[in-house]
Amino acid sequence: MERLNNPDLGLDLSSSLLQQKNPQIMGVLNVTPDSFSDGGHFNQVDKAISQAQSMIDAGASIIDVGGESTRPNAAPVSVDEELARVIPVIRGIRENANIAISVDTSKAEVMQLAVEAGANIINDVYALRQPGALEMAAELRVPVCLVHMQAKPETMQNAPCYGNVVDEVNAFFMERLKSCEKIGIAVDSIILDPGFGFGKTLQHNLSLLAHLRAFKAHGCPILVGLSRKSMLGELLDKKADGRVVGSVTAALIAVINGASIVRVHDVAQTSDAFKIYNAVQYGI
Ligand code: 7PJ
Repeated sequence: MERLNNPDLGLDLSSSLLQQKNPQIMGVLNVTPDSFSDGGHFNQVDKAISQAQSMIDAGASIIDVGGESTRPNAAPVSVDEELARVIPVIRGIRENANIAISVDTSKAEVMQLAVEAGANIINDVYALRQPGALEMAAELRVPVCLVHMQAKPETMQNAPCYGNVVDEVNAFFMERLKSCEKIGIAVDSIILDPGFGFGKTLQHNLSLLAHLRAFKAHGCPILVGLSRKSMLGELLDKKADGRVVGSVTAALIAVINGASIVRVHDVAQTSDAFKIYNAVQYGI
């Protein structure tokens, strides 16, 4: 398949990004109707594009564009609806900026059209287990983030259960890596994510964060999404907008424990924390 709009971007940009030693910031850009409070569609697209630019200015090196809410109990979204939400935004960001763009989707068709519109990373909370997704990712030849999830978003928080959560997530990664290898997805284009909050209790999430380094055995970069999640709300007894310091703290702990990429809402604050970390770790 030809990459139509961005022949000079794609794999080069996103795979060099995977080799960075400094922690990278992925800024969350939700393009679901509930994430915008005002009127018309064009207005929403413009707003999303300028929000992406603000996150780039604040230190994000990846923008994660998502049109399907994967929160617990979220209603499924049709392919057409998801495409209508994400494609204009991806195209708009790509026109303005030479930046890595990931598309947060599980649907093969959305992956294909998103990459054609300028996305160069697939971020899939189903880890390429939905129909056609594995084959599509192999064909598109862009890096893929495989996320661990127990059950499905509709039911995942109904009594999640593990023997040893770290071992079970690792076994899942092993199985998914095998499927990827079999179909021809290069291991050096895979990012692994233990999926905080995706079918996990607070204790499961804390164990995963404490033992993140165990996932480095596969040789892939580790991505984590902890930003504003309910595990932080449980610890702090605060609503989403009061979880900024908790989110930055969790992101920094993740990096110290081996994460290479953090998916965050509060890019500027996370970037400040990482500047301190980088100075201590690598010098100024
Ligand atoms: C994650 C994600 C995550 C990756 C969401 C939310 C829920 N993608 N998409 N990792 N979470 N890779 O942001 O609260 O943890 S949506």
